[in-house]
Amino acid sequence: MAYFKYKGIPFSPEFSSEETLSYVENDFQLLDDDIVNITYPKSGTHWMAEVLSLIQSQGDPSWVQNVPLEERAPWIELDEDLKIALKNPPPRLLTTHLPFQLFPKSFLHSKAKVVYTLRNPRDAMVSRYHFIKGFKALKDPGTVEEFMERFLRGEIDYGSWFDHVKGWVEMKERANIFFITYEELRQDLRGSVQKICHFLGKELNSQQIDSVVENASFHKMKDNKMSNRSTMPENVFDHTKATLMRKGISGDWKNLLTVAQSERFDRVYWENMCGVNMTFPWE
Ligand code: PPS
Repeated sequence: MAYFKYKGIPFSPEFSSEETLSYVENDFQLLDDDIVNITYPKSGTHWMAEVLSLIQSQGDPSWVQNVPLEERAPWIELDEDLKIALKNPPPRLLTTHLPFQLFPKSFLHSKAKVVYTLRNPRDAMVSRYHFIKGFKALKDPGTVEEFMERFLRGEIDYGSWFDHVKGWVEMKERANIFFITYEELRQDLRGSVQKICHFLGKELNSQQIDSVVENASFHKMKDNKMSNRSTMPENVFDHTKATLMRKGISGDWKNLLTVAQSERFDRVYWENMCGVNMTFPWE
């Protein structure tokens, strides 16, 4: 299925519409106690949604065990999830892959807190390359080479990784945005949870933090039907071809890209990222 473009950014018509995107950009009202989980796709969205859900429930796992992740932390740009977001009572958890320029304008006058999670774009690309194979409506990713070129040109839903990151990084001086990486979560989940709690102004005791860390682990999430997307209907997703909870590691790109492909990726990376006023663990 072909993408459609909204203000130059490609989206899948299966999940989003121009009407929803325009509503979200112009009319969606962020509330001061909203917490928004923002990522470029395959950067740890579900992981952060689980961490934030568990922080919200003060470490009690019953919410993540009984309510689907997309109901706890709906994606505002998706037609079906937006309806849930609008019905959920405050304080809301919201999720989005939107680039900054399409994010609700109401953000500029709001105290809503944003957690922006980044991941090495090579790993985000490889994760997506595998995951797309499961979606019946999405374009087949083709060869690794072909997919990488589309990724580097931003000809993929939600557009360019580089533009997404640069757009959000420009907001970094705002007190209500917190940046974290997938790599930091992998390296020190407990320390990361403590930092996120501090940013959100939520005081969890040591046992509650232990429970967040335990229940947001890769293995717990992989086994949790409410978080692992195994309930996506067969007509939408072929579960024999792909899975959300695939490997959950950093550096898997080294198993897929050739040396030449990796060098090409580096060149495009630095053409786009030199001058960006933030450093990342993969640089
Ligand atoms: S999506 O579809 O864009 O919302 O996907 P997203 O959730 O951003 O990314 C999916 C990748 O995140 C990995 N993941 C985790 N890694 C470590 N620990 C935990 N708890 C965890 N939860 C999800 C998931 O395995 C996907 O990465 P890959 O590299 O494909 O395994």
